[in-house]
Amino acid sequence: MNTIALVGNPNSGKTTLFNALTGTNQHVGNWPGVTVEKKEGTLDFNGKKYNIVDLPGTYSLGAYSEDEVVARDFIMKDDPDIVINVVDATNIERNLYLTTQLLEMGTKVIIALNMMDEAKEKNISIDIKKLSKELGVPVIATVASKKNGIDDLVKEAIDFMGREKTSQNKIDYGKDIDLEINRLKEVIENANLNTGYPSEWIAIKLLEGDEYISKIIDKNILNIAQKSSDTIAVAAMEPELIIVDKRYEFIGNIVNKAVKKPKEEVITKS
Ligand code: GDP
Ligand code: K
Ligand code: MG
Repeated sequence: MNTIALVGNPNSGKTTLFNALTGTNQHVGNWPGVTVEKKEGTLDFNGKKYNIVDLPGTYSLGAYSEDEVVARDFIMKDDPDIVINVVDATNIERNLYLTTQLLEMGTKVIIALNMMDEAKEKNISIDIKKLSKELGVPVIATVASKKNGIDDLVKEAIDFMGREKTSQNKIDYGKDIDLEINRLKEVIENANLNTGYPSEWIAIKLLEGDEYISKIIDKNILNIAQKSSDTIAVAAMEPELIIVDKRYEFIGNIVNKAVKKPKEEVITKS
């Protein structure tokens, strides 16, 4: 059975979408080793069944909570056939932060741009084609609470499963960081670590000082990563700060092109 995983910020409408997809066909358990709730269900579509997994709601995919580690481990190690990233259209900048990290992971991802009713009410207009083009991933508008857009979303998700990944856009971290990412990536590849994580992703995480990855990685590589970090810090600033900045810069450029929010109203008296 193919697996579809749902990821998104808390309150983006993930569980509402999960319920719309699975109906009463669901069960709740726990992720092994942690107290985080695991929700799975079955979607019936065109005579086929699909396994749907509702991952814990997170703002990021770092190592700051069990929720984040559960979500990113599932995506990279259990390797779902497709990830649906639920994005709250009324809070798009903040929600896209998680999206940038899915792109970094090289995940096959499609966006459910949810809460489109509330966005409309708030006069936020989103050019979906442009958003999709700028991110390099399919974007489907949904109102999960009214079951709007769900069919289109499912069709796109299933269709995408059978297609090659399109050219997802990459975050440009600048040359100081890129140089060290590439160096580290090579060292990691040559070490044949068998971590289940992509080497480039590990390289980024090491430069970010990810505690979880630092614990499972070879001491030699950690030392090399520390030198890379120091080199970057001397040339520019702490790599962790640059990487976060660059993610927001990437988001800012996209939002500028694809999202129009109402200007603050100016009251004029005649
Ligand atoms: P989760 O934390 O991501 O699982 O979010 P929930 O599914 O629990 O949804 C949070 C709240 O938003 C609930 O009150 C839902 O009924 C509501 N909600 C979900 N989707 C939509 C939507 O598309 N439009 C509106 N207006 N509300 C929604
Ligand atoms: K709401
Ligand atoms: Mg939920």
